[in-house]
Amino acid sequence: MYKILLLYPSLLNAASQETTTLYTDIPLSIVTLAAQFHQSDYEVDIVDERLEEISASDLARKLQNTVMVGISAITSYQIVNGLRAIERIKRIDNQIPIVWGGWHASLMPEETIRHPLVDMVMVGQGEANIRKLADCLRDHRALDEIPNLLYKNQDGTVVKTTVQRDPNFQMQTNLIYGYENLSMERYIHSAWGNKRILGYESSRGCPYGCSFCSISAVFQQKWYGLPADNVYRDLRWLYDHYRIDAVHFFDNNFFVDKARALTLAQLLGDHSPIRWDGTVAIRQFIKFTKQEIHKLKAGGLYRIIAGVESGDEEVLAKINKKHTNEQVLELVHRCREEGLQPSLSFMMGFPWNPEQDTERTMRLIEQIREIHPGTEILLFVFSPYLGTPLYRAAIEYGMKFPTSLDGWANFTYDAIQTPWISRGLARKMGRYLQFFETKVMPANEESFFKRFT
Ligand code: B12
Ligand code: SF4
Repeated sequence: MYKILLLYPSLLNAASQETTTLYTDIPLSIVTLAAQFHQSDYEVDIVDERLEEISASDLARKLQNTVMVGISAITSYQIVNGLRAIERIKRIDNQIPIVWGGWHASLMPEETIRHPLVDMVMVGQGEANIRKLADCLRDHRALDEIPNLLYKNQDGTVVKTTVQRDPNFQMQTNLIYGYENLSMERYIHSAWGNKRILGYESSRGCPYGCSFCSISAVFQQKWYGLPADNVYRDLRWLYDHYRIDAVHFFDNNFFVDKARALTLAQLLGDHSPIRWDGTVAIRQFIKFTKQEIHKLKAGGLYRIIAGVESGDEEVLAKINKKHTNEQVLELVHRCREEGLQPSLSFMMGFPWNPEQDTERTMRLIEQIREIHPGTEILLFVFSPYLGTPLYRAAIEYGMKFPTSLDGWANFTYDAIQTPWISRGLARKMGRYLQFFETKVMPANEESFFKRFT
């Protein structure tokens, strides 16, 4: 048996001595990769650093017979923690190839491979090529036929293979096999009135083009979904194996194919034992008929998640959001009437007249709360994400970004770093964040989820 070690680094900022991890949903990136080794001559070991510390002796044991270590990181402290993990691995065995993947590496591949600790970078959707890479490494074959790979030759020169922008990408139908590699109880929570809710991904991408969003930038406004019967089969499997009572879809836009959602609801039956929620764009939801909403509800839908972003319609136009405040309020009204819980997210601090934008956003939130006091409000500070049109705009507005992986390791999107926010506004925004508790992190995960129970 050959071994693959997949590591999901901690999201904590160790330098500021943060000690509690809040986000501990299932690490779908590496679960998806693990599923590609189902029924093979590989044994996959997953280390989720958010939930476990691994001793040097355990690490050394895990590394025996290992053909490859994979590290998954989004732009966050996962980078610095991932680099630290590589240092530990290389101290034990510096011959094991280490491949770095995930959002940050996919958006900044050249910068990432330049780091002395990174041997290889796999760009994009890893499930397409991870198995081929492992086979080549196991058999000591050349890597140049594996697409979307950057690697270092023995003399340290970087080779970049053909870049395929996943024109024929399809979601794999084997995701749940990856769940078998985990201690699942750690990822089952109680929240939003559910006792045992678990994460799952039924689609990827989004056809819309919001200018702050990495999803539309990376997936080029394409959407890929698993068929309804496949999703149904998996949910039943999760229900039978882990006694879940709800699923949280980590999809970017669950409702792109409305017929698929309706078929899933129908398959789950009129008294679905599994409740579920889904992301939706406001302009999509307001087109749903009463009858369709009833069918979705009967089949388990209880909550919808939508990005409002701003209450300033001038800003909405600039970020290409394509909805109006009136439509937002209509959505809230309909959710109240139909007994659905809306979960709405907002951002403050876009570069255009941020004082006015923040004020208008607060006004809209007040109106929403009057209509439906149970609406969940998630408030964030705008941060320009890599690869998006607003990232380029932010540079024009004077924002400076890191230029190396080490630099990114100390950069976090969840802090106010944008130069157009005055101190006064930053203080005001801080108070709003505190009020809506988006940034006041409770002492532990249990109390975090209790907020939604
Ligand atoms: C879930 C999630 C989170 C979770 C983390 C994951 C978890 N399970 O706990 C939490 C809540 C922590 C989170 C937080 C944040 N997130 Co987030 N999150 C997501 C989300 C919605 C889904 C991720 C996911 O599971 N996808 C499904 C898996 C299968 O896809 P994947 O992760 O992309 O993995 C694939 C490839 O990337 C690749 N791959 C990944 N890892 C590896 C490793 C190897 C070795 C290989 C070969 C390939 C590979 O292969 C995988 C399979 O195809 C994504 C959007 C998205 N669709 O991905 C945003 C996303 C990743 N988040 C994003 C951001 C910006 C954030 C925040 C910074 C937001 C904020 N302002 O606070 C914070 C960071 C907080 C912090 N403290 O640092 C951005 C990332 C942009 C970037 N440049 O990194 C995304 C893309 C959303 C967006 N709006 O653009 N997030
Ligand atoms: S609707 Fe959501 S996922 Fe789609 S582009 Fe806009 S922000 Fe991104």
